[in-house]
Amino acid sequence: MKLYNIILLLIFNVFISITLIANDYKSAGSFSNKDEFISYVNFGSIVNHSGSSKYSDFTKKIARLKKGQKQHFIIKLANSLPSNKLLIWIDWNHDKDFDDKYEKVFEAKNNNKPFSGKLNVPNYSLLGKTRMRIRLVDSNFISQCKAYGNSFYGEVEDYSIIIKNVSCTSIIKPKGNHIINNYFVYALKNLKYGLSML
Ligand SMILES: [Ca+2]
Ligand SMILES: [Ca+2]
Repeated sequence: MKLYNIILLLIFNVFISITLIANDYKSAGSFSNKDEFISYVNFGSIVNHSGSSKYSDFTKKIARLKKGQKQHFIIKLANSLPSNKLLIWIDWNHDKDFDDKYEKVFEAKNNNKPFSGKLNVPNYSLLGKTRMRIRLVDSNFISQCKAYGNSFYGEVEDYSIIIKNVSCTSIIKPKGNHIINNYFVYALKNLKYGLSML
């Protein structure tokens, strides 16, 4: 093979590698999964019992949410310790990271009860499928309480979320003509008014 072709092949391989890296989330996991781990996750339509693992790809399990929705969650641990901490991130802007403002949506230390609360789906979140990452760590290691990399103890589980817009399907018939500048103004159940061009 000519030197020119070899260089082209190398450039192509580098390009493919960079593309693959850019198209996936940075990895996370733990070095030891023998002790504490995430045993149960309930978030919307996700109901998942699981065992111990350093990292689990549960992205085929999907919660379907709407913008503005407040969704309750329950997460249980097994063999937990007082020093355990649970963190949750959601990639609201779908850019394959959890670094943007407000993408860390939950952080709490273990109090020997299931973790629970409500997560708000912000109106600025993008529509479609995105990633939720749940991480259990030992809070004694502060530098490991982040979305990426390996921790000494704990577990990481990734899930998917599909974000939809607020439904506007229930249109109420207008009582009279409401035509403003070539727009037909109609009443909606969830919103005050909608517009359509004549
Ligand atoms: Ca698990
Ligand atoms: Ca992001």
